[in-house]
Amino acid sequence: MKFEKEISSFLELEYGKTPQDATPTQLYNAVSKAAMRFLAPSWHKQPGKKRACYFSAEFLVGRLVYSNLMNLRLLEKCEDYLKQHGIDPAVFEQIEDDALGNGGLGRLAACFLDSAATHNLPLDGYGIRYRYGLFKQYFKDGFQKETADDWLRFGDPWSVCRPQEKVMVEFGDQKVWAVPYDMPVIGFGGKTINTLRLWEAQGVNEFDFDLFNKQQYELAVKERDEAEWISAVLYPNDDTPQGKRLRLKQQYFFSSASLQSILREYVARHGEDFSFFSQEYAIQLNDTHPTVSIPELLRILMGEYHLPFDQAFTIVKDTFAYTNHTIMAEALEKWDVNLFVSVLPSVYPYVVMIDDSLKRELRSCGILGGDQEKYKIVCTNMVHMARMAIYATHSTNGVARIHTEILKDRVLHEWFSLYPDRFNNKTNGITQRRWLALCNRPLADFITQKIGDGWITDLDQLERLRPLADDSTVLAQFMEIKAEKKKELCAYIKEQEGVQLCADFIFDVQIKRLHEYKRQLLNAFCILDIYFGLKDGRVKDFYPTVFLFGAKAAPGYYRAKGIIKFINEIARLINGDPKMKGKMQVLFVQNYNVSYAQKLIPAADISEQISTAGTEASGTSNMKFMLNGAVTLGTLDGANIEIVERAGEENNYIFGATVQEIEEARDSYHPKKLYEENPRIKRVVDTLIDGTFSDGKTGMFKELYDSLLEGADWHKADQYYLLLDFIPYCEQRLKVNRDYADRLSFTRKCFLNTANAGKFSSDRTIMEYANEIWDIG
Ligand code: B1H
Repeated sequence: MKFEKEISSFLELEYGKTPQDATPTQLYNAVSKAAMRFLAPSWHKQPGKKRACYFSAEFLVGRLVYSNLMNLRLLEKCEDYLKQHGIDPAVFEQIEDDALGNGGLGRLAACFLDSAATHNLPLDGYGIRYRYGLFKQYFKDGFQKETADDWLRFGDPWSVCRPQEKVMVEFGDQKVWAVPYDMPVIGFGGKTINTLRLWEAQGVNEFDFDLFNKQQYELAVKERDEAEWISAVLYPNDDTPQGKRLRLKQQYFFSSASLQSILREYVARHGEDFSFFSQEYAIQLNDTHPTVSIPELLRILMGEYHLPFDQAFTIVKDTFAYTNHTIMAEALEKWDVNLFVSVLPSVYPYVVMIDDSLKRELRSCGILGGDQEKYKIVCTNMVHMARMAIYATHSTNGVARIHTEILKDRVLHEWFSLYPDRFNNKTNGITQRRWLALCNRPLADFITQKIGDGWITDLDQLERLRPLADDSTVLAQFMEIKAEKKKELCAYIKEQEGVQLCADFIFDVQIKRLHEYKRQLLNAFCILDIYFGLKDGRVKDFYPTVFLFGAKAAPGYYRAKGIIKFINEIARLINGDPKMKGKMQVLFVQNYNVSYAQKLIPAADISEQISTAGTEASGTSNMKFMLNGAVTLGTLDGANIEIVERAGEENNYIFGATVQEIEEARDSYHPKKLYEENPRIKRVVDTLIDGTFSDGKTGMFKELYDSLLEGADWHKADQYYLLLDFIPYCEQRLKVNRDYADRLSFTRKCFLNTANAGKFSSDRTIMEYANEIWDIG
């Protein structure tokens, strides 16, 4: 049946509706289901080919309907269909994102799936089907509030439940079913369709009839409720894992279920001869969250199939590879041994076996006694997951060049000395399908007009734009597209936030999770400094600017919430000051997510990437901004380094201490001295305590003030060097502002960022994984 017919017939059958009187949710389900029918014949695994499996606690896929239709080449058909029935094709913007991830790590997983399917690489994702994704955020009196993300209320037409493929997962105190929901991962052009398999936890018995008959209703459903808890909510901490029992259960739940389903497939082909296993499967561990898969595979091979340790461990090592995403000490996962044993009593012995094997290997390398401490997997009553992930795999990679170097030189230096060949870099990337073709159609069309549409699957072709960088008509068109996207964003923000922004201002944007190391507070201080400078005449000829923020703070991250409140207070002061009219506006948008990013990024002139050098492993929004023609105002951190290496330092704005300079400053750093000696620093920092702003008597602002000048029990003063980088940042920001006034030469910089963004396609990244780690190229 024709796609359009399929939509109408679904509406009629399921809802008894015509397109005109269907609700957006009904239309969404009908369109999606029609597309599912359309793709079904191509959704199968190519036999006899090695497959890679991406194990990840998070897949931040965002809104699927438009991207899936685009990749199936059905988007225009769908839009025509809607228009014919008098419906705005933007109707699906009411459908919320699938937000089954926190930030960069989960979004990277989603980009990888898109890239692999597009390039016909057999890569499947395995994770958790959280009942509630990342919380929704709104502001009340400038404070962040959270509500549950009930994403399934729109239905889930892109998943197929496969109850016949459920598996049992056993904990020390509980047994549950893991039921798979498969989502098609549609490559561009629709030829290859891979699978994202997400597991839902269900009770083994619906309810206990005996208890029910004894009228003990609550007890009767207790077992089921406790099972469902496991896949109920995504932990909302980006970068700081919580050592909680339920979190460990989640990790084991999807690790064990995924391995069981892979082994079931394998055994159906080869019986119990596991000698081909690592030739047929590669498993990538997305950070340490799925690392319990390592002892679990060992347990299955040894405990259930009776392989000897050495043979089983070789299979494990050859199969698994590990990606590290952060060097922040607090993010390196450790589990209390007692907790681990009580949740996973049958897995723990295999952790000990791995640790014993490690000790034998250390001994054979001449590492003895106390020198073994820093390697031990079980150490001071903790299970160190990163150590296990490095020791029991054949590959450990970082996510940007500098990040990998820091891992090798510092954080994991002892491991690098032992296994130098295991370490490798895979600089992150982003999919240009979502982050250009879909989110910025005017720019996509413009590029296609100039160089053809090959860039959609081969982003290096953007290089062919370079010769056009000196053509002023081309630049004028480029500028016009940015202006158009700014207007669109203003209309959207007016609707969402009730704030009217000026579309002809500079758009300066910082969007990412809220974290001290990302330094949104530094951005805020700098805005205040410009504000004061404008008021006292120190800052002249300032090109009017909109300063935009978008960020969620982990609900338990008190300081991050204080920073949100502070920025909202700054926005209130500045936006309410009549003298600032026509000069600057500040806005913190609510509920920043993937779909919001798709609107903000194409409208940005300036991409704020200002983390303390050495703290942001890579960053990926930096790449999205670059691709959409914004200049980077940033530090030499993460992938920023590779971005300016490609696009040219002269086309970007780099400032601040380098990793080495931070290192050298560390011991003698005295933020209070900077504060006392520099009146500009003092003035902005003092706004935290001098009554300029109110934190509603929470003490939040005073706590921020102390964190900068006094430190706390667990860290020294200003641990992220805001005051060190403050003046260089302000100066560079004013320089971008001055440069912007020369519209043509500034647009040239933006244009050259787009033209040089080829390297940052996740197509490149995924091919490196495929060739250099998985051997599926
Ligand atoms: C990144 C995380 C992360 N690094 C723990 N680490 C989490 C750690 O729920 N948890 O416990 C969740 C997330 N996320 C990010 O990964 C880095 O900060 C970015 O710099 C990087 O671009 C991204 C993808 O590699």
